[in-house]
Order: sequence, then structure tokens, then C-alpha cells
Amino acid sequence: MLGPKGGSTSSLFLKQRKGSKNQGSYPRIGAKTGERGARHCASIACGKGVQGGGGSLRTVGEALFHFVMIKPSHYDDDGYPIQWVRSAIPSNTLACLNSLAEDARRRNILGPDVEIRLHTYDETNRRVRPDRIINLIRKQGGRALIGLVGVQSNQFPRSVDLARPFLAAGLPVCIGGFHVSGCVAMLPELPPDIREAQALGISFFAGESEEGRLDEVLRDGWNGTLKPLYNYMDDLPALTGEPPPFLPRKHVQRTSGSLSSIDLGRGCPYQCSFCTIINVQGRKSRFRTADDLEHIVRENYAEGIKRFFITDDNFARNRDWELLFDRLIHLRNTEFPKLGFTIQVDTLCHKIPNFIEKAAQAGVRRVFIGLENINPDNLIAAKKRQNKITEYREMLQKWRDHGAITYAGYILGFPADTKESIVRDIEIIKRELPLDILEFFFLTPLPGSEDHKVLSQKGIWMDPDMNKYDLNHRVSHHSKMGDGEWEEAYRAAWAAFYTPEHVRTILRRSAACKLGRPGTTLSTILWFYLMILFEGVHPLEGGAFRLKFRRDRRSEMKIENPLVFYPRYGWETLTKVWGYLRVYRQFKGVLNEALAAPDRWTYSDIAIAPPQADEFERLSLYHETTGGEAALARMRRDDAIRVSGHAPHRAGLVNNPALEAAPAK
Ligand code: B12
Ligand code: SF4
Repeated sequence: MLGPKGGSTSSLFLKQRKGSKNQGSYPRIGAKTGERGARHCASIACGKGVQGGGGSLRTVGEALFHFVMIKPSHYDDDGYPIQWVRSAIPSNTLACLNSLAEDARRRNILGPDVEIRLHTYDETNRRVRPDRIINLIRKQGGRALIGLVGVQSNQFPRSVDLARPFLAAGLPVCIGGFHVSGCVAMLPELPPDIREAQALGISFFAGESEEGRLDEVLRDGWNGTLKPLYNYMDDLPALTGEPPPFLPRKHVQRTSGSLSSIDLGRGCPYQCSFCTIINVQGRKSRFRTADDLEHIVRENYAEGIKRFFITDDNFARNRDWELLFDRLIHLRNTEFPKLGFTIQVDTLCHKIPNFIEKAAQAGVRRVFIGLENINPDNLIAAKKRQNKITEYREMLQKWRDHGAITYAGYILGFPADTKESIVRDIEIIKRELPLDILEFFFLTPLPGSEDHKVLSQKGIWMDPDMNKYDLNHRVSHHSKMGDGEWEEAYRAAWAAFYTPEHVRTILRRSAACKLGRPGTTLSTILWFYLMILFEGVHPLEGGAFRLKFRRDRRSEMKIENPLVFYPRYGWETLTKVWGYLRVYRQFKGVLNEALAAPDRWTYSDIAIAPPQADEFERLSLYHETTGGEAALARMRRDDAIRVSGHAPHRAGLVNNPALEAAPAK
């Protein structure tokens, strides 16, 4: 079955499959002037995207359709959009939409006489000025559709603020992404924020826009018949043969520069209760082909991009992982030796024969691992039964032996957590698990997750301000910790992991490994720690050199006086630069020590020492955590069954129906 929920939970929503049941439409805007010959313009405000005339306008009456795609950011605590001179990674959603739109343009979906002109903006690395976009559309003429793309829950308030001036100018707006899809997938009715935005005249898209669905939206945008809601949640598209994501180099240049992102698959077989992905993208693996992958690599390589973040939430459960890795290995061995990849995997990936070995050969150098917690009781409460703490060490050591830098996500605020247990757990991790980067998140009932659905059903308080749903803010109450205590525990966790002493240990571990990259490990540590310490944003939304624009403040907040805004912005910037330099010098000193240590190559500690026969008896991981002893007992029971020959051949997969239903890898 394609589709996560068989239509059950969204049955109260308008069913508008394939756009056939149009529930009304929004007003049409008039066609004005146009210019023939389609173009992609990443900077509409500069007017450079106009073909064959460097900005000259055509006569009124020619058909022109602007599709403006904006990936919005979200507001910081002071109400300013979080944006940077350079953001970390180009947006994959923007790249997907851009490719689909480019394909629609090539196919002349609005007829041979209508030029489609594409404009892409990523607000995380440039200011978006609706007034300028509106002026340019007016100047160039034609009709337009404003698409706010990949809108997460935390970006929803910003998206609506961005939409307002366009609506006021008579330009239709459509919002798509996880907030809308997650709400449509899991809630019996649309939440108030989406309903209010609908009342403003904004159209919504739930689901994925491959298989010609974007065409429908573009046609409706052109005809002025945009629907209030496009609901494709019950019909997940296949990705085979769909245009692979691509963004022009100028976008990549506004990020760290040589890294791009691609999705090779969607869907995950597991059932974690805090996860939105399974309810939006389904539990069945859908994937792109090895030919698509090669195409993406070649196209990007031609633009100088050699490193990629593969955005699949769990690449280990991409049914075609091996074919995809094999193609990458071939490309690396023949034409592109410098290819490098970052992937996201689960904690059982090392059980898949050859997975880590082939990943390393394919150029995987960084791995995000959904560790989430080291207390089995917490993992069970979150339906994350597949995470077995008894496997963590083996899995992490294997990645390390294959030269990958490991990042683990760690969620704070599960039922068994207290401030004391969190601090205890971080110390256990530091001592016993060979992890390079640990990133913390508040347990957050994200719209689209089972947790959110359950809290909504029970009427339990959740912060109504979606802007805070960035996993870096507390948005619910905890059963044991007070609000302040939970927030303190979150800050304490970051501070406890990134002490100079522990950074020294991480770097010593890396420097002792023959495939280790201590310099790169340090720059990654600095990235994560500096964002938390000085920028107040989660590292996953970080960037280089924070931009703030006085007039772009959140609509509910007052525009500040320039005499207050600019001196404070200047002072903040100076103190941050000073702070950055201080920490950089300190940690660089630590790196130099690690590299020069006389015992560099013989250094060892509990975390990186090869598995010991008695480690299950000795390590705190199994005896001090909540549910650790029981997890150990389960492991021993499973081992005993396996030895007696009655167990499935893959240790980690026992008692896991979700995984049993998963692709047989
Ligand atoms: C990659 C990724 C990132 C990257 C983003 C950069 C990049 N390279 O793309 C990084 C690591 C930076 C990141 C950061 C964060 N992320 Co993130 N991220 C993802 C991930 C894994 C993939 C996104 C993606 O490319 N999906 C594939 C695209 C094609 O799907 P899509 O976005 O849904 O778009 C399709 C449809 O929605 C539709 N569509 C979308 N927009 C529009 C617009 C129109 C007009 C139309 C017609 C259709 C349409 O068509 C698209 C193609 O089918 C998703 C999970 C997931 N599986 O999607 C999480 C996810 C989107 N992230 C999430 C979160 C919470 C965050 C962070 C807040 C986490 C944090 N604490 O830092 C930050 C926010 C930073 C930011 N400014 O974006 C959540 C959002 C949940 C929610 N309800 O809001 C997700 C779903 C993961 C999760 N934990 O549940 N993320
Ligand atoms: S393993 Fe990751 S992607 Fe899969 S259900 Fe759990 S949290 Fe979601």
C-alpha cells in the first residue's frame, strides 16, 4: 500500500484528489504583459532573469506566468527572521520544486504561447522583499503564483506574514510542506492557524507534488482558479522517473559553497511516536533510481559541487541502498574520486550486511544517527523499540573504523527524564560511546506526529505559537520536570557535552584513528557549539554571519526605533565575533595538543576500546539507565534463542513488526 494511513485520519478533510473536487476558488488576477522564452531567475529583484533583453519589457498582451518559489525561514525570539550571509545547506525542497517547475515549463503545460518564468528564493540566506517582487511582476507584466515551499510548522507564522503583501497586491499564494501535510494527515480538522490563513485567501497543498500535481496548481494559478486545499495525502507518488532535485549554482554559492542536498528516497518503516515523516511520507520505501542519482551527480559536478547531503530520513531503509551505493562506488572509482556524502541512518544499520562497508566506499563521510536516548524505558515509551542500547557501541565503533564522523540526535524530555538523569546520561555517553557530535532537541509534539495527535485529542496544553516548534524551544509541559527545570536541563546538556575536556577526548579519539579527521571533527564541533552558545539557534538552522533587517520583524511585534535596533545589532555582532575567536583559539589549542601528543596513536579509552567480554557487566550504560537492566536481559534472551536456532537470523530485528514488514535488506 502506498500511503501512510489508508485515508482514515483525514476523512473529515475535504477530499480533492487530483484536483477534481474543487472546493471553490480564489479570484483571478489579470494577465498583463509578458516575455517569451522561459527563464529561471534566482534574483527577480535585479531583473537579470529576463531573457534576450536584459530586462526589457514586452508588449502588453503577451502571455507570461511567474512562479515565485520562496523557502521561508522562521523568527528568532526577538521576532527577526533567522537568516545568514551563508546558510549551511541549500534547501532540498526548493530544489525539488524548482526541478518539477522547470519540467512543467519545458513541457509547456500552460500551452505553447505562455512563457513560464521561475524565481527561487531561500530566505535563510537572503532577504525576501515582497514589495520588490510585486513591483517587478507589475513591471514585467503577466500573471503570477507565489509558492511558499517546504513550510515547516515553525515557519508557518513567517510564511503567513510573507503572504500578506502578495495577497494585498492581488497575487495568489499557495503554501506547501510539512506543517500543512502533517496537520491534514493526523488531525480531524484543520487547526486554527491554517483556517485563519485560509480565510486570508491562501491556498494550501498537502502531500507531494510529483506525478504532475504541481502542473495542476500551476494551471489553476494561471487560470485564477486556485483551490483552498489540494489534498494528496492518500496518494503518495512514486519517485522513479521524476525530475531529480536541482538548484542553480548561484543558490549553492549562498551556502557553505560546495555542498548540495538530494533526496534519494522517502518513507521509513518504523513507528516512532514523535516522528512526522511516517505520517506524511509513509512507511513504505519510495526511491529514485541509480540513473537519477548519476544524473544528479553529473549535473552538480559540472557546477563544481562534489559533496551531498542525502536527505532521506533513514537511508538504511531505502530499499535500493545497495544499488545506489554501487553506482556511487563506480563513479568514485572511475570519474569522480572526490565525491563525498552525508547520510541519515538508524541504529541497526550495522546489522545490514555490507551497509557500512559500501557506504564508506561510496564516500559517506558523515552520518546522522537517530540515537534519541540511552534509557530503554524512554525508547519504548516513544515506540522506538528498534533502538537497542546494547547495539550502540558496536554500531558507532564500526562507523568510526570506516572513517565517518558520527552525529547523534538526542531528545530530552521523555517520561523517565529528570534534570539529574539527563546530566547523568550525558556523562555516560561521554565516557562509553564513541560519538563525535551530540545534538540535543526538546521532545516536541510536531504537527504530523502521533504525539501531537494524542495531545490534541486529550486537550493537553501545547504552545499555540508554531514559531516555537523548532525543537529548540519547550512547547509542552513535562510530567516530572517543571517548565524551568526542563529548559535548564536542555541548556545543561549542551554545556555538559561540549566542555573543553570532552572536546579534547573527542579529538584524541579521532587523532588516534587511522581514518580519523580531527581537523574536520573540530570544525563541526565548533559549528554546533558556537550556534548554541552565541546565536541562540539550533545548529541545524545555523549559518555564517547573522543578518537582521529592522523592518522584517514579526507582524505582531513593533518595528524598533533605528536608534535602538542598529546599536544593539552592532554590539551583538561584535561580542559574537569576539566570543567566536575566544572559543576557536581555545579549541584549536586543544586540537594541536591532540595532534602533538606523544601517545597520539596509542591513545585509548572505554568508548573506543574494542568490545570486552565483560562489558555488559561493567558499563554504566546498561546498569545506571532506566530500563538498562531489562534491555540487557532481553538481549541475553534473544542471544540464547538464537544459539538454540529458533530466532530470526538478524539479531536486531526480533519483535519488530515494522521492520519485518520493511524491505528485506
Ligand atoms: C533535509 C531536512 C533538513 C535540512 C534542510 C536543508 C536541506 N538540505 O534541505 C536541515 C538539516 C537544515 C533541516 C533543519 C531543520 N529541520 Co528539517 N528536515 C529535512 C528533511 C529530512 C528532508 C526535507 C526534504 O527535502 N524533504 C523532501 C521534500 C521534497 O519534501 P517536502 O519538503 O515535504 O516537499 C514536498 C511537498 O511538501 C510539496 N510541497 C512543498 N512545498 C510546496 C509548495 C507548493 C506551492 C506546492 C504546490 C507543493 C509543495 O512538494 C514537495 C515535493 O513533493 C525533513 C523530513 C522529510 N522527510 O521531509 C526534515 C523536516 C522537514 N525538518 C524538520 C525540522 C523540525 C527541522 C528543524 C526545525 C530542526 C532543528 N531543530 O533544527 C530545522 C529547521 C531549519 C530550517 N531553517 O529549515 C521537521 C518539520 C516538522 C514540522 N511539522 O514542522 C521535518 C519534517 C523532520 C521531522 N523531525 O519531523 N532539515
Ligand atoms: S526511525 Fe527516524 S524516520 Fe523512522 S520513524 Fe523513527 S524517527 Fe521517524
